[in-house]
Amino acid sequence: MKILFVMPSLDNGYWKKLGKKVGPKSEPLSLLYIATFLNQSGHHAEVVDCEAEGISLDELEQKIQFGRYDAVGVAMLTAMYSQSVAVCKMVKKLDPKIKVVVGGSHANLRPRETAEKEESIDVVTVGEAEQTFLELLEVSQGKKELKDVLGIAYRENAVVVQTAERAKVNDLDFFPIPDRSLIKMHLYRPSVSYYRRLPAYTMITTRGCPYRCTFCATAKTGYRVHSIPRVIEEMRVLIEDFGAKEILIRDDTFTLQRERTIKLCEAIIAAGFHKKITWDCITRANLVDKELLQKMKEAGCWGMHFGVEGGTQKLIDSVKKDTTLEIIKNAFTLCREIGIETRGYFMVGMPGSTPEDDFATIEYAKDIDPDWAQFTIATPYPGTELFNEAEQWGTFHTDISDWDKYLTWSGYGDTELVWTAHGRSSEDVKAMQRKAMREFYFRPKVILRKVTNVDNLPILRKYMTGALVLARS
Ligand code: B12
Ligand code: SF4
Repeated sequence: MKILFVMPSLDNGYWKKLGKKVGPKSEPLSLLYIATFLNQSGHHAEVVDCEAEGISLDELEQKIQFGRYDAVGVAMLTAMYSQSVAVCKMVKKLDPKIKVVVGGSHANLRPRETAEKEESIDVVTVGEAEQTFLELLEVSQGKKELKDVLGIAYRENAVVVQTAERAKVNDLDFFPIPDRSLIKMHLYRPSVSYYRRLPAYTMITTRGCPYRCTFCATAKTGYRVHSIPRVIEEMRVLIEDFGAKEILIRDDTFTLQRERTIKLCEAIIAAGFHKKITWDCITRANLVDKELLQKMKEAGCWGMHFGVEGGTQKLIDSVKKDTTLEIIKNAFTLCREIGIETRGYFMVGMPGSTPEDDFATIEYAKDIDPDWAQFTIATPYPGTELFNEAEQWGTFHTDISDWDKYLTWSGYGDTELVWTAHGRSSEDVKAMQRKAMREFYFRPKVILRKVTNVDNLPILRKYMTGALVLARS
């Protein structure tokens, strides 16, 4: 059967406001995983990325009209809800016979509501959708009944049916390497401060995270890994077939299994990739130590991203981060000693926070002094513990299900915040985000460090763009 997977435009105003030059264009790995799996099972799946390819809804309509697809799969993160629904409506209006399926973080977290509200959607998938989508195609071919497909929600006679959860696939290697020839790879580049060299492409080596942070959409999801030979093979594809000079490893907690990480680094060195690429990864501060970081650096790791969240123990505990300020500081110090750049993720307006707490977060950020700091606005995303307890910790200012407003960079936009902690106003928290970014970056020490770090023209250009964006804000 012929299927088109669509990544709708991510543009909900924020990047437009900051300037397209700094925004990320990141390969739609989730869609590639499913499309590749279907193609290997004898179907014909294509992927279109409206954001990266700059495709409007009208142009997408034309593509679907001429493409004669049997099914269209549409990605749905919370903050792209309206864009996803607009695509679904367009497809159904064009040809009601085309099966419309949505999936992704928001669909996983609000399946019943999504199936109930949006008549243009035939099926909502819940969880990993490779096998689920294959079975949905079998339903279309008359080989299976919808009610027997695990991990979906759909309407039947105006009543929403949700089938039992689909068990997660333990051996991640069961899923083939995402076929990147399905997308226009030359269009992808990370946000300005997220790379050292281009082309820089994304991959994942694990799925899930066992930790319990209350604000996180992937908290307490089973942790599974790709085998080391498989990771090496995918890196080889990125290097040899697509000319990658850098790889962004976007696992939630890359170093969770210390021994695996060391073995992977050794395999990268044995393959000689440490001489061909640099790479970065995301992990937790309590999951690194000196020996591990040294091995990672040797294998080409140039950057580590750590979620810090808040600058007082009270704030960190309020979101169940399960670590301490000392452990976090130690991780940043070790990285600097070893020569790995760091990025700290902080939040303002956290549950239980006062403006003074946010000032303390800004001071703590300056104290641990990552090379890059990101201050987002604490937002209770659906499906998270924080969302379930949001009214205990604060107040919603918009309709709770106005999903497009669930943005974490609203300090730079015109919209009111969807939620603020008790005692905080939208304006106060938005101003705090801008203050935090300015105070962190416009310090002589930081400017000097950035300037002395410049070893080529593109890096200088990207720093200048970032500085202009901050100054304009
Ligand atoms: C890379 C990434 C991005 C990239 C690219 C996204 C892209 N083009 O795919 C960029 C940088 C653009 C991005 C942006 C944002 N992101 Co993001 N991102 C990720 C990240 C790290 C990896 C996603 C990934 O590829 N996973 C690997 C694949 C294999 O897993 P998967 O996505 O779950 O896909 C499986 C299923 O969900 C399902 N599925 C997924 N999509 C679809 C589509 C269809 C049609 C079907 C049937 C099934 C299906 O099947 C897939 C295969 O099994 C995740 C964290 C994570 N661990 O997933 C966060 C994550 C998805 N992002 C998140 C957030 C909050 C954001 C931002 C709001 C951040 C911000 N501050 O602005 C923006 C949203 C932009 C917008 N307007 O919507 C949240 C989502 C929360 C939510 N409820 O939506 C996550 C889960 C992080 C977290 N832990 O909270 N993100
Ligand atoms: S924030 Fe990071 S450590 Fe916490 S649950 Fe999410 S992915 Fe895991």
